[in-house]
Amino acid sequence: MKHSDSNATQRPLFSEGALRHDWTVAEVVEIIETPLTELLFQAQTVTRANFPAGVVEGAQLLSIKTGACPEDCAYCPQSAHYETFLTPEKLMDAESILSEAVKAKESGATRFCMGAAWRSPSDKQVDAVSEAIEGVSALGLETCVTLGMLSEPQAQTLANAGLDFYNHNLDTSPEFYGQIITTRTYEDRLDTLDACRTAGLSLCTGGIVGMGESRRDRAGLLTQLAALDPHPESVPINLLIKVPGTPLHAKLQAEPDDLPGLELVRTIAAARIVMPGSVVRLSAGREGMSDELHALCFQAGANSIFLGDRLLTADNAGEDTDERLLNDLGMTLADQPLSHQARPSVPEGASS
Ligand code: SAM
Ligand code: DTB
Ligand code: SF4
Repeated sequence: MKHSDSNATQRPLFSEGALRHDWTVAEVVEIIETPLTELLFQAQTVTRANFPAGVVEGAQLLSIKTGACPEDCAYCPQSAHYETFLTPEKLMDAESILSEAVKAKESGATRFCMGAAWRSPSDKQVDAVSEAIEGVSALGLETCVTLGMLSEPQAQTLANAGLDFYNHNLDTSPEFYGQIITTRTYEDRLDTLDACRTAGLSLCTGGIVGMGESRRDRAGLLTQLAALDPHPESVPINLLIKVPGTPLHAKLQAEPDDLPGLELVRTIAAARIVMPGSVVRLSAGREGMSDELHALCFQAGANSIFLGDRLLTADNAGEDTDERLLNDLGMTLADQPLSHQARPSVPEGASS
């Protein structure tokens, strides 16, 4: 066990007053490795400077086209390359999507995210989704869709329909990426994010932890995300859900490598610190997570969760569980999307 070093001087975690896009992987590793109570203090200070305290945004997911995806993402139950429990379903019509959005709003969600298992949609599919976006937007919900790779005109069509966010994850570091997906490159993903930015959409992009990647890979992902200028307005951090039939389920059954809860907390804190004004979403993998781990993730700066008992195809914590959780933690659901309230700033005195 180590003794404290009272003469140790702490290096600043970040330069005061400036949003940075030039983080190095080594710096982000250093942030992740900061003594935990200090890391949580820094992350919570940044959170308070940018967002209301004690509040978490509620989002609802809906899979609008399920399964039979030609991509080979090793974590995903929707890939046609793997045999999972899923029954593929074709694109839902706009009316059915809208009725799910109405239910989501009634349960307290302020954001509605629609996901389709496509490699890249056709223009006709983009038009069909645009009709749904117009309806969901008219309900006063923030809208997000994730449809795979997009061209710039397609991104523009979605923006014209009133879409707020496009979700397209980088998933992991450039170095680890090839072990997870072979049918789409890292560069392809960055190109889609670029097309969305050009169309004036806000970006929702993050990744997955717990796939057997290293701490350096987690830092590498955050470094890539923070290099985007402006920072993505929304950063989902998913904890891998090991779905039977997927390659990652098989690999992690053979060589168990569960991510310690505190490593998830450290990753979230580092995301908060390097992207102070972004909504950081504690996304997939909350089912079965303890109250204590949830509390630490919120302390680390996570300020959005998916509500309801279903994500896209996998189970989620569920309404009753979340209501009790937030009650016990003394937290409330935000009454409007947090991206409306963000004031990206780095607080004076949060380093040192
Ligand atoms: N097909 C689109 C795409 O990938 O571009 C959108 C849908 S895809 C399901 C959205 C994201 O969900 C993925 O990028 C991944 O980060 C996350 N995801 C999928 N399966 C997951 C799993 N088993 N555990 C955790 N996150 C997962
Ligand atoms: C994101 O990063 N996480 C959400 C959302 N974007 C679309 C999806 C999580 C999916 C979890 C597995 C499933 O439900 O199939
Ligand atoms: Fe397809 Fe998206 Fe799943 Fe990859 S993550 S297999 S692109 S649905």
